[in-house]
Amino acid sequence: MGPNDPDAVERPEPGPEGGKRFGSDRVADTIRALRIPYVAFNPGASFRGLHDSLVNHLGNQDPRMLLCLHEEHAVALAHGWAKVTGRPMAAIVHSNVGLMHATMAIFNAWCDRMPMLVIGATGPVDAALRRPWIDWIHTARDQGALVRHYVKWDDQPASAAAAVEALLRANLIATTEPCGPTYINLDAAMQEAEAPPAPAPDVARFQAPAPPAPDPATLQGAADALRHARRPLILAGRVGRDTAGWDARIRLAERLGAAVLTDLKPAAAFPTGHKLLAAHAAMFPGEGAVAALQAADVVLSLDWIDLSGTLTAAGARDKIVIQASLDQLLHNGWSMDHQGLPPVDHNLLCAPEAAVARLLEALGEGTQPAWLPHAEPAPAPAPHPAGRVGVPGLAAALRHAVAGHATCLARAPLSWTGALWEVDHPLSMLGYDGGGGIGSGPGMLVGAALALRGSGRLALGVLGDGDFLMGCTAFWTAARYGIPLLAVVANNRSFYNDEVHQERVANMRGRNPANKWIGQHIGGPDIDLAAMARAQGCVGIGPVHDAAGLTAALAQALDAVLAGQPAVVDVRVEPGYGTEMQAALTREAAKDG
Ligand SMILES: Cc1ncc(C[n+]2csc(CCOP(=O)(O)OP(=O)(O)O)c2C)c(N)n1
Ligand SMILES: [Mg+2]
Repeated sequence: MGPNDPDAVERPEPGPEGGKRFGSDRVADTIRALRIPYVAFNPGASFRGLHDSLVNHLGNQDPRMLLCLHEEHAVALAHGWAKVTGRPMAAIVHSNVGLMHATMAIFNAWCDRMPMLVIGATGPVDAALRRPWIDWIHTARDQGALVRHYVKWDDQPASAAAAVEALLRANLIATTEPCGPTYINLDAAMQEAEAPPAPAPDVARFQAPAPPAPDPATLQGAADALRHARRPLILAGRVGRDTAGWDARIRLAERLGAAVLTDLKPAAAFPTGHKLLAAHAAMFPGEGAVAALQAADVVLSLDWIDLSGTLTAAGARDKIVIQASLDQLLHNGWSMDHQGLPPVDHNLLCAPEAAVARLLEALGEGTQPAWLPHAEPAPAPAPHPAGRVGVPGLAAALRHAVAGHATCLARAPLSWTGALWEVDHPLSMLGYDGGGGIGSGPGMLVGAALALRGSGRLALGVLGDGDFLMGCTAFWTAARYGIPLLAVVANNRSFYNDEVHQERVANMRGRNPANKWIGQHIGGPDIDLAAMARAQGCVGIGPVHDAAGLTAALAQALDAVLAGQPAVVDVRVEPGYGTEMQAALTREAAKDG
């Protein structure tokens, strides 16, 4: 089986020229004007007007349609795409039921602060135009209410002209930092009503403004605090993908001799090989990170996701804290994704890149020696005595298999730690899903791989088996449109995260922890994950049970990926989590602070 040629699939036949124009044609023209390259979707009659406009009015070109088997995947594709490009893609979902399927993925993108346009539709708002039964169950008085708490803005325009303006505003708001999804609900009757042709809007006049610069006096205070710091520490959190920002962060750390910590939740922020990195990245701060925070005197947060929780966990709330983040502009009262309220002495209210650039200017040339010794990389994992593979062994085998290629680890599972992967570029690693919604891994990997297609950087993902099984029909979209990627399933045949929780509860209650696997184990019948990949037109390899088999399987999979195909390798791994994750899952809520 060869890969599908993305330009050859789904080419519409030419139709008659001229003819009437409809509201949905104006919508499609605006999506094109906004240079949205792809719309991922699952079909539905509520947007049959827009679907026709994309196919027969625009010829399925700029944007291209990407059929997904589930709305959650459509949104996850847009999410993965945004994580690589920083730009929005569109996802179209059917009236209310499609949006209901999409909700978790929208929440993930919201928590991850990723831009995207979610376009929905509703049965005719005018009740006189509704077909019996189906149009009634698929019309809600306020459909946007389903997602309003975790999108930046939503609208239900009542005319073609209003729809054009709504799309421009949705794009403007989604791409203004802090970024996030926006939702436009298109009335079916509006889409299908005739609308005279109109010139496409001049989108250049509706672009997101440059992010704000920090207040000069506050910046001066922050620069002074850093200049006088003896043990400065940088928390490199949610930062952008550009290499200029990457280089500037390194320059600032070297200028200060600062210890640097990174996080596994957002994407790569600092090279693992740099001597100023104080500890490897983790989902929760581990021992090395805590020790560095305790020793530090001034902490600079570059939009660190849970600054308050991190300071509390380390007993470090008394440090001088500088915060470079716009995130508070997004916080609302519904979702607690804003985390705890951090104590901040110099609140720069700007994007991390703006803060780093201005701090470099204020501090001037020079370098300071490191105050903290470099965290030595973890030794290569020893092979399991019986040849069985653990997650560290899987990571080592994957690193070996792709050595010499530029790669992007678009997803790593909960059992991962930062010690397992080398990071030397903003696209080396994309972090996690934002909202902790399992099932997003496959779709986000496909979206990231789409963005990376043709870039020379291989899209890789290591997925939990639970994550794979909830979302694996997203891989069909990769096969359909010829999107190469390598997915390796760290298959412990369990929703293992929750085994750790059940063990904890049993221990707390003096009951038998040996029963932790009941209601968690995914076996008997055992699921053939590779067959699920093959059934969808992907290359599927496995199950692989030992280290020797893994090396051969990864080599075979890599050949397929280099030939343009999506490949899935099912690796049966020994259960187990990294020490930080294990400790965090069994820790009680912090009581200090
Ligand atoms: C949608 C959703 N359902 C349930 C959970 C609870 N949950 C958190 S981790 C996890 C297990 C994930 O299993 P897997 O991907 O195999 O990773 P493992 O823990 O086995 O490494 C579950 C069910 C969740 N976070 N999201
Ligand atoms: Mg699992």
